[in-house]
Parts: sequence; structure tokens; C-alpha cells
Amino acid sequence: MRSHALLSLSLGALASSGHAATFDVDAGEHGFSFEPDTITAAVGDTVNVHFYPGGHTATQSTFDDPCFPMSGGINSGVVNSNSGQASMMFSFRVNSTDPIWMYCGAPGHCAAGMAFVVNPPASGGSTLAAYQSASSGKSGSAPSAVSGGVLVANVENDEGDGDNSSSASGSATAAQSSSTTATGSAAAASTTTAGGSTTDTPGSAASSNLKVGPAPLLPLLLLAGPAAAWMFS
Ligand SMILES: *[C@@H]1O[C@H](CO)[C@@H](O)[C@H](O)[C@H]1NC(C)=O
Ligand SMILES: *[C@@H]1O[C@H](CO)[C@@H](O)[C@H](O)[C@H]1NC(C)=O
Ligand SMILES: [Cu+2]
Repeated sequence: MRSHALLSLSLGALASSGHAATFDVDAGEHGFSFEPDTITAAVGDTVNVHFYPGGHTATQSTFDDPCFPMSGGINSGVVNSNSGQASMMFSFRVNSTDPIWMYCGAPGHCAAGMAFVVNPPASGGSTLAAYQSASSGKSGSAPSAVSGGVLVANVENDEGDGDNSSSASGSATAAQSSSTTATGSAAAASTTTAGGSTTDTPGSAASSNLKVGPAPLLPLLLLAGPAAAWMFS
């Protein structure tokens, strides 16, 4: 009984650490907005931004200085599309649970409210709505150099445009794992970097995560479980 409980506990911990989630954000599909505009992500999760026509960016600012590129922040540069999602998407890894304020640096877009946030503060006045209202009248700009992430071949995320639910959920389903795999190979095949700064692409992070799947370690745990139970008894 006790060893069972311990064993399933270990398996649960393993499953959650082995599956980094991937979040899809659509830029400019419906006007000056990112959808979804609020993401709750864990360290190690990946955010993929898919660009619709209009020449958008995904650029990080501080909360206090909306529409202005943060020093050392995340930036996709301008990505354009003639129709539908651009052939390249911008992929970045969430490295901490601190809030990440993102906006579009195309002139006028941030002022029109084109922004999203990863891990907004749970309380207090630093809300996306406050960020957006402070954005009004700002000109908006973005560096041209890509930073904090990579432009990789787009992995289409909106079959039938029913993408709202998949984006909102952080749970790692089999489907999400396979799309992570696709992202990973795309990253390996055709990573375009600015400044060549990507030893650790989201792709390689994803594939190393995938290697630590529950399946190969299961026999190990089956051995370790009773041993651990014995140690704690
Ligand atoms: C997260 O860390 C990796 C290096 O481990 C780095 O390549 C990546 O740019 C970082 N992501 C962000 C958003 O800064
Ligand atoms: C997705 O969300 C947008 C607004 O955020 C809404 O207009 C659209 O109808 C939603 N689509 C679905 C399939 O729920
Ligand atoms: Cu834009």
C-alpha cells in the first residue's frame, strides 16, 4: 500500500517535469491583438508566436515603459505574412515565472493595445489592462535584431480556427508533445538567428525534455519505488 502511494507519487512528479508545455499565440489574426493575451507558463515551457499579415513583432518591455524595448529583452523583429500565418514563427522559452510583458513594435500597434503578458502578477495594479491603457499615445518600436528566442519554420496551430482552448491550457497532451517534436526538428533544421546566439534553442530544450519521458525510466522506478518505500518505512 505504502509503496504504491510512493510509486505513483514519483511517477506523477516525473510526468510533470518531463512535459514542458507549448503555448501558441496568434499575432494580428483579429486586428491589433495577440490571442491569447494572457498565458500562465512554467519554467521550461515554450511560447510560439504565429504572425498574421500586418508586419508585427513580439517584443518585450518592462511594465513601466510599455511599447519600448527592454534592454536585453525578448524580440522577434518584424515578421510579415502575405496571408495566414507567416512561414516563420518566433519561439521563446520561459526561463522564470516573473511577468513577461510583450507588445508589437510596429508603429501604432502597441498604442492600439497590441500586447500580451506571460505570468502576470497575481494581484496588484500591474494588469494587462493597465499596461494597455498606459500604451495609448506611445509610438512603439522594436529592434531589428532577434533576441531571447529564435525564428523557426512555422508550425501551423489553428486547424479550423479552434485554437482558443489549446492555447489556454498548459496541460501537456500527446498532441502537444508531438507538436513540440515538430518544433524541435524545425528548429534544428532551419534556425535563423541574429547574432548566432543560440546554443540552446527551444528545439533542443524540447528534445532533451522528451528524452526524459516516463517510459524509459519506468523500469527504474519500479525498482526504486519499493526501495524508497523501504527507506521511509
Ligand atoms: C532562456 O535561457 C536560454 C539559455 O538557457 C536562452 O538561450 C534563452 O534565450 C532564454 N530565454 C529567454 C526568453 O531569455
Ligand atoms: C477565439 O477568441 C476570439 C477572441 O479572443 C473570438 O473572437 C473567437 O470567436 C474565439 N474562437 C473560438 C473558436 O472560440
Ligand atoms: Cu502589430
